[in-house]
Amino acid sequence: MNPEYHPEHIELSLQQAWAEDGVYRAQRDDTREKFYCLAMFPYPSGKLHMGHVRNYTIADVIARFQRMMGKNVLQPMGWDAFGLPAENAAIANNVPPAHWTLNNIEDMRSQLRRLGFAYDWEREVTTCQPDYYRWEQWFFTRLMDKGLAYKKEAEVNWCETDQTVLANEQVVDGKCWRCDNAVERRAINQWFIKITDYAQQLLDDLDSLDQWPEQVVAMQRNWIGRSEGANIRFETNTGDTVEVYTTRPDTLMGATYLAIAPQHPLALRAAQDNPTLAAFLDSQTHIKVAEADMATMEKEGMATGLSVYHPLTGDELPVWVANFVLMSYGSGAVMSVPGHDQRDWEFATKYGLPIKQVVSSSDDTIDLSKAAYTHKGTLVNSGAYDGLGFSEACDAIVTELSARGAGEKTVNFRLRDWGVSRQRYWGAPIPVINCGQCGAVPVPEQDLPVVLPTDVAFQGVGSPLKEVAEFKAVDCPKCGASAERETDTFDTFMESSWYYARYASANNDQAMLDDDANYWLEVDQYVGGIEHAILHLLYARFFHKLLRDEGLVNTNEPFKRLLTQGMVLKDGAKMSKSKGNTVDPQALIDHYGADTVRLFSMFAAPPEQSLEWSDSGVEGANRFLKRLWRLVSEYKQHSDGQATIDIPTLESLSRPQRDLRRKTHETLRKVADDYGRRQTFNTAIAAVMELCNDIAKLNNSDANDRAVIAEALRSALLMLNPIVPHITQALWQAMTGENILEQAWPAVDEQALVRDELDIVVQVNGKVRAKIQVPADATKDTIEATALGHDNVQRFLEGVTVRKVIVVPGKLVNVVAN
Ligand code: OVB
Repeated sequence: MNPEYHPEHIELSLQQAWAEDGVYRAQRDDTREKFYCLAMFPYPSGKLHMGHVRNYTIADVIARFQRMMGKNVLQPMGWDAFGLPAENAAIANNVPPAHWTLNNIEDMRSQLRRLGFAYDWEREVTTCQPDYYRWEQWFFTRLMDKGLAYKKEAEVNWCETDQTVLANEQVVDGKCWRCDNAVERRAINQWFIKITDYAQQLLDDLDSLDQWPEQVVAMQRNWIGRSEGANIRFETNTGDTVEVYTTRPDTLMGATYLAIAPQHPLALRAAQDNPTLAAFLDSQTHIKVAEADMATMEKEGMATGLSVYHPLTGDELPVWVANFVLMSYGSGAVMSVPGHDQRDWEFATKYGLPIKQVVSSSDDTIDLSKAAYTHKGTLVNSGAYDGLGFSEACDAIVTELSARGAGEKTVNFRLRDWGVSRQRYWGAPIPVINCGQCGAVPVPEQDLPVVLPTDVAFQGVGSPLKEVAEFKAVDCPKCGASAERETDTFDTFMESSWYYARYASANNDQAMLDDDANYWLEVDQYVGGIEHAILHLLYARFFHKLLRDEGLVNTNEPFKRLLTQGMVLKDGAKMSKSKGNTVDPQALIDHYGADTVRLFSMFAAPPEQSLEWSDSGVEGANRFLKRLWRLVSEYKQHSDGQATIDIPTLESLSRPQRDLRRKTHETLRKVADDYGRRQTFNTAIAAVMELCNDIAKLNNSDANDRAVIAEALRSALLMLNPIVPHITQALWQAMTGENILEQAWPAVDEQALVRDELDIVVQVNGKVRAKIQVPADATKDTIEATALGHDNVQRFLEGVTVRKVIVVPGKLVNVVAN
């Protein structure tokens, strides 16, 4: 073998051989346990960045390790190919989105191959191709039939820059999650999917996700936001009824006014003969405030002149229009309890509305002139309910309301239905025909897919689809009258909500999914960025339940175990082109080879933590691989070409030989645990590096040395194979003449782990003064005698008297002397 490590010589030829032999092709095999390992598929945005490299290396290590553990592994890859960036690039570079996207896919696919990831490329899915999105369209028409997809006019978040609607979840601090510009509100006709029908299930099933990070489960729980409370109805002085939802029915006796949204029908009616109010409502409907800013913005309001009667006391309470009440949330009306709700308090303080205390506390001092008291406590000023605690008060008040027909206990969710339409070109067409007679008609199955025209003239930011007459003109499938095709497209989260399932049946052109999906699902390991903790994961969980209820899968959840990786940073900051602090993985691959890049990515930090970029870290990773190469090459020079090893019996081994064997097997055990249970790949690498140090320390002078060195080296190669598959395959080939991909994870030899001598620390007055080796079965007396006899211990005992010797067997001896 070549005594020097030249990654470019080995990596490309191995990658070619892997591809030719189809070694990572996955097939059903009912005799073996399956393992489905998946990393979040990329947006084909140009080239791979370090975040991708890290993500795909983590998943690849897990997949390769599970393969060595004997599992039947599926690891697929594909492209989340629709979305805004392609449109933006189209505008900037005057290249059609499809062209730009497919080019990027070509480039990124070859980069993934160059990194040596063990993918089954025969299952590649590309979401912008009709053979993929046709099934999404078909499934949507099924949801329409079931009433789970519906259209409604709704106020939405509008990004003026991207000319599109954003889901609430895509608005971060009032700004567009992609372009960071301020978001406005607008009313538009939208398609929604009823995720709220599944809110309780999505919440309940979180309990089954015991292999998800707790933090992600908590984020999902908060997002769903289940609360228990009451619906309460107030009669108005004009004979209407207004319903409100509250989580604090215990504070009902403290309600001093009712607040309604500017779009509330009562407000609109009151404005008809009140021009000042009409002007105020008008000013509010055009105001550009994102939902996220509602809590913190300046409160504005106006009295409507209407009043309602308190359902228990009959007192007359004024009705105000308030800008912080959203029509799209709940009923668009809230009962205001300024004594015990901070938002209501701010509004009441600003407009001089009464503030009434109805909850007291024994330990807190309450000063309602400073702020609302929002904790739970004992009721006061509440008539018959005085003295009751939170739950008794809620129960008693709700019971009374029910008796009067004025309310009942209810459960409420923060989760809203998922708005899936986008006024964009580069997305899957929504398979609907809008007919003047029949309304929104689903495209019949035999007419699917509705293919997105790719030869469009692409100019402004708006969707060119809306201008393509041939696309729009269509006859109604129901009545035959001429109608118009829907030109909105789906949110790209639609495609990413079911791709994991499609990989299992990727080549079926007759059905969305088939029996193979039930063989491979659920995904045993999912790996991706923490930025997808809420939206993508919730939508995919939801979609999985929709697929289940359509009879397409037989599991409840899509992802059994989840690993959320941390960010890749440089100089403590997120890498970004605008900051100019990026590192191009391709340059590193060209310079050091794929294995060095993979090793660095895995060694620099545990996967869930952020990874700080370091040039010296990359150098260090490369140095280690050169060293590994040298170790094997030196071993080869001494091994007389012998390919097999016979491990000599324990008795015939010297102490250093036994120590190396023990180290080998301890490392095997630790690394399997690091890969499998702990998923700390950095500590696994550190352990193998230590083993390599020990290998180098052993003299290679007799046959026994060679045998234990061979065992240690082979183990090191097997352990490193998931991380650095090329160099380890080449070295394994050189050492054994065999293919490492056919090797199983080595069994730990329990015999080799047995220690016949133990290391014991000797302290004098609490300070470590020596380390001694004693036989594993030594008595306390023997240990004490050996400790006291040690030269250095003797030195510290000169001129003092030993008062006490404490022996902790197997660990330490402490000598107390003065
Ligand atoms: C990368 C993960 C991501 C996902 C595909 C990113 C982790 C965060 C980014 C950025 C730019 C850099 C350098 C480093 O979470 N198609 C969707 C998607 O997210 C997934 C589906 C399932 C919804 C960086 C970083 C620069 C996966 F580009 F030059 F600026 N992160 N860490 N570092 N696609 O393509 O350099 O965005 O798991 O891999 O990511 S994706």
